Amino acid sequence: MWLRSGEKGLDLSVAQVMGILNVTPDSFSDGGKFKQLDTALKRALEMVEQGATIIDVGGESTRPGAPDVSVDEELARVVPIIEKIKEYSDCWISIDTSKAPVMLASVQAGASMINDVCALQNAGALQAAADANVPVCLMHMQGAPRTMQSAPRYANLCLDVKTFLEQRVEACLQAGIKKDHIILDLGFGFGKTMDHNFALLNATHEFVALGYPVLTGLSRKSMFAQLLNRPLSERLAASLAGAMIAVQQGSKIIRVHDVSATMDVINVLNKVNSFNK
Ligand code: 7PM
Repeated sequence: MWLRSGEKGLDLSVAQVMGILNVTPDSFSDGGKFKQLDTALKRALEMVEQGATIIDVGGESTRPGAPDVSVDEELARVVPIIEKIKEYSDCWISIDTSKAPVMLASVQAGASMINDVCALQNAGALQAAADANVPVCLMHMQGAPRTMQSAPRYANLCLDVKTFLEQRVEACLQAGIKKDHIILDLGFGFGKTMDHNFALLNATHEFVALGYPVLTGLSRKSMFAQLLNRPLSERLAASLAGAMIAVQQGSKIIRVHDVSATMDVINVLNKVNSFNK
């Protein structure tokens, strides 16, 4: 199974690692525009060196309560780093945005895929993704970032998430997005209690069975803090356990901060699985 974007293919017969690259001002201590670009580039190349085949560039914080970012501001953050990474690496670049103009400009600048936590529900996003003609990740979120974590409820967790994703797939196909460009994501932490998150992780195989590649984003998330009482800096082991479960259930793209350690998990699993005839 391959994911294709223009001339470039990604081999999904094995799980791939997507490295997270935040280019929001709070993610870099100031030091001027050039310094920030250089720091981000070094981080991206380091993750590629460690085995990431996709770099997820995000200029709009999805953190609950984060300030809204204008299109111009987001473009100013993401386009220069996409161009810079392209100069030094042929890795896939994913653009983490919900804004149609940012999707289009980023793909023009060299991004190979779109990662939209709003699943292309914002104005113009479906059309932009269809026009861009690259793979798109559709993520489930209940509510909006600002309010999603206040007492999320589901009538039937897995069915609700599945129904939402199937409806977004339908909207994508209607808009002219190719079936083999669609990636699904359960949206861990987005309008879900700790138990919702762990129950969904346990049901990953049901989403894999829908027939689209599944992307999993668990890295350092608060579901582990709630379970284990760990600060951000001490969630690696739990994140790796989560990555292992997701990959064992058939998830093909793992979105993480800690690329090297996650590659170890995937390589161990691949070695073990190589003995299955
Ligand atoms: C605060 C809250 C800061 C949440 C950062 C986050 C995903 C994503 C994010 C995911 C896809 C984080 C999240 N999470 N995109 N973007 N899937 N496709 O922890 O799970 O990285 S932002």
